[in-house]
Amino acid sequence: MERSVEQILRKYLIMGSQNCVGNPLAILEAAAKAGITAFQFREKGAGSLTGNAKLHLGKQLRNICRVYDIPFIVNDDIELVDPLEADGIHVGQEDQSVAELSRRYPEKIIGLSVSNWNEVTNSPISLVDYIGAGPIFATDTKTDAKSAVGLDWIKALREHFPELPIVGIGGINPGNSASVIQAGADGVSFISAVTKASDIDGAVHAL
Ligand code: TZP
Ligand code: MG
Repeated sequence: MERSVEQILRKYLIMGSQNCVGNPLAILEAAAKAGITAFQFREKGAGSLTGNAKLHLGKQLRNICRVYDIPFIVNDDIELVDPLEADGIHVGQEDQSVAELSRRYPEKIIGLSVSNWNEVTNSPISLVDYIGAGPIFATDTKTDAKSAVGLDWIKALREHFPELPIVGIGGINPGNSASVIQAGADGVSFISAVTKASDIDGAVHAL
């Protein structure tokens, strides 16, 4: 049966090699076995790979997603969409325009990050398949992240867009994940809750 975007968003792991102390392939495989519902390749920031090394890692991660039947979404890097045969692309406010992406990739999942009403008002929300809302809680993972917006941001978006698939991001862990869903999100996305977990299986189950 075809999965809905809401189902895909439920447990959405985001990761690049810069987020991993151990082997990214082993981390993704453990998370896949444990039941993540989507994966975003976000190879970006201090310590990240570039060029061929980035492409090579992306291909290996992509293959794991195929084996476990998990949608593979690339962050920002539009030039990786075709070589990695991505199922979708996630962009921020300063990235590739959503209008352009949806023209070029009408069949792919398109996600957009929104942190405040100004960004919502200036975005073609009707062209995206989901929005990433956050940072909900404080995070050390993204050094240039905006300040935490809290659960009220999810509640406000849900009130305004009753049907739009929404995933929370930023500082989400097994202890606060339920509150994000409770506030109206369809799912949670997370980096360190899995990449820094001593027990990945336990973390994914609890998220
Ligand atoms: N965008 C907003 S917060 C964030 C991104 C990519 C980082 C989320 O990482 P963590 O470790 O789940 O807080
Ligand atoms: Mg971006």
